[in-house]
Amino acid sequence: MHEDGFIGRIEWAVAGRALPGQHISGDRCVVLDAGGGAVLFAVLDGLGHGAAAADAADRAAQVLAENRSEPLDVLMVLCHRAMADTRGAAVSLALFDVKDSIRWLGVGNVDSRVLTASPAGLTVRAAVLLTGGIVGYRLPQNLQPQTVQVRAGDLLLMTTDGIVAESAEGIDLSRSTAEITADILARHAKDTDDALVLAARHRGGTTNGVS
Ligand SMILES: [Mn+2]
Repeated sequence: MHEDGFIGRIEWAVAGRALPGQHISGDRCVVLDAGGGAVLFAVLDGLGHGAAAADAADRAAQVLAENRSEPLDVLMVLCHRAMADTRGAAVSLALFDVKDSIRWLGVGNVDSRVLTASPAGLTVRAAVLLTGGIVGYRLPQNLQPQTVQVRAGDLLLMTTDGIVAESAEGIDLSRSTAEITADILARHAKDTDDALVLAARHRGGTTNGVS
């Protein structure tokens, strides 16, 4: 599964596939125009894999679409309630503000990080602080979204645990997010799980000048 697009000046792409031999992936992503130049990204990994995992992730995806302008901690609680009679999921939410920041919140094992170009090469600017738990089954008491500053061109990367923990090495920021996600999926997906990777970045102004 490959999808990509633009919302305003934010370029995004996702690549994913089911566990080899299976038809249905329990990994999902949600890309929503949150209004005011912001885009809400969510990556969900239904517990286990297959149809039951997909059912859990689908419930969360629907509730996010219906409540996209709510704060991230509220969205996490809504996902929790919507998945109460499912096996649950790991959920990472990232609200990409077109101006200069990403606000994010994660429960369970979906990794989110921001990569930036530096004189030393591509480095990790920030990684989401993941809280243990299973959304739909056991939600942590303290849900505290964090905000990271980003610059035009910085890459938001969100991966389920079916992707081998990715270092910044090997990612070429000059390529499109569609190429970057396809490449990560091809090179770093595990044979033992569903796998999904989402990438997004703010492409800056039309001239890449002062903004
Ligand atoms: Mn998984």
